[in-house]
Amino acid sequence: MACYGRSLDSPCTLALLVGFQFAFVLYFSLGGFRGLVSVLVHTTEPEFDYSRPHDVYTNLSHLGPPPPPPRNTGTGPPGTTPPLKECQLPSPLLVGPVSVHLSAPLSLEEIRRRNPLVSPGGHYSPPDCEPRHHTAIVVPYRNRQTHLRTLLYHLHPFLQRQQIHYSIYIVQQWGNSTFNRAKLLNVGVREALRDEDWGCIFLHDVDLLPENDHNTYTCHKQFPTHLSVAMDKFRYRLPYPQYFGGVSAVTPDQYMKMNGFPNHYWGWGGEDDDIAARVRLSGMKIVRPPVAIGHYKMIKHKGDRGNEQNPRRFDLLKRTRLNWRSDGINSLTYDLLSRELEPLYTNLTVNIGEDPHLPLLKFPNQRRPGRPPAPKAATRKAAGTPPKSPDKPPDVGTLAANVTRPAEEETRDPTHSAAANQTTQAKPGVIK
Ligand code: UD2
Ligand code: MN
Repeated sequence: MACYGRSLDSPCTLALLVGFQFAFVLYFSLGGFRGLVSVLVHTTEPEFDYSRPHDVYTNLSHLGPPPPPPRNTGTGPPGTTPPLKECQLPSPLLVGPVSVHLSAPLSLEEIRRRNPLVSPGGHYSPPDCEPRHHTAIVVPYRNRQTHLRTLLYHLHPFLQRQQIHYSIYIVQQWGNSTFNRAKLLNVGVREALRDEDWGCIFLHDVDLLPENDHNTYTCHKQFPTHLSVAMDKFRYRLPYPQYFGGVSAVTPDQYMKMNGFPNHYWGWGGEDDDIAARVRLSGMKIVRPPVAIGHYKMIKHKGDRGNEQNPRRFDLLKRTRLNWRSDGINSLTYDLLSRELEPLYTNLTVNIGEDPHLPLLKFPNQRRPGRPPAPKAATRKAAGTPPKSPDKPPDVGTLAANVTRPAEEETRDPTHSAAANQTTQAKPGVIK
């Protein structure tokens, strides 16, 4: 008020200018908007020293069954073992950051030897306490043998330290048609729930390795969780706010509420954004662990043949709002070819059908057990897969007005026929 109406060279104006300059310098020296927010809003982010990770097998030698109770103590009928105490929260075995070994994974046999308490099917329950959490880990899979071994080597000790009851399900797409991650996840959820009444289901890429065991593989009671919030490939930041790819988790109730996942995303991309949109459309929201905890390393890889970018993903995403109630777990069809309890995982080999956008009968060597071989057909030459970066999806809300356009007649993408002959599957159930 005192400055009102005065000229530019007054001391008051000068003070204002100096003040602005000072604020400007402070803003940038704090690292812009993010820095300012973290100073003004006192965050309680935990801190971890990732420069000194522990070996991922640390503390596992402590695990084992409790000593047998002394005989005839008079505390119960003879021959009965007293119930186990509930596992402590948080698990006393946790160590924080763990190292990730990406080169030359051990053989499955060696990994099994390192995890003697894991039973067939990749099943584990803490031997010395009653677990509070029951989690199925579902991994969509085809032809990533080295990644699978790396994941199993890493995830088994990681989860055992969390003292949860878990099983690992590898859902292997049979055949050479275009890969369909979301549909495989639907199959995995349904098959896992046939086995046990899991309280939580993790949807886990085969090439992602958690770096901090405080990132517990458990579910939020109300809302779906996205866990891989800080990946090395995105310089340990969330690439965009709605991002839901990599590793996420739902309870069976949350999963049913959002009608599961879409079945029509053949090829790379879009399905994770569709799932994120379903969360919102079904009245839920995504919750996440703090960035300091949700650290993951992704094994570097090229795009797979048979999983080329899906050119229809943006069109599909525009229709999520219309389609999510009719396309999902309630419309899922598949043919389970085999279910095997391997020492470190349950292997589900599944025929999820053909990508409808591919010409039929183009896989000369594909054969289903018990069925005649497919007739011979010409194969086309594989084209390279373009490098992938996460898509920032169009906003489902704003695009909803746009969805009245009927589906265009899709032009055939010759790169999509590249899958022919690329996938070697000697027999279902054998992971090559
Ligand atoms: C990103 C997302 C992923 C998914 C995908 C788009 C991250 C860390 N992950 O992964 O969740 O949304 O984009 O579809 O951002 N797979 C096979 N065999 C194949 C092809 C895929 O096993 O031939 C499985 C495997 O579990 C893999 C996952 O599908 O981790 C995702 O495929 P990707 O790793 O090729 O795609 P990426 O890393 O871009
Ligand atoms: Mn990947």
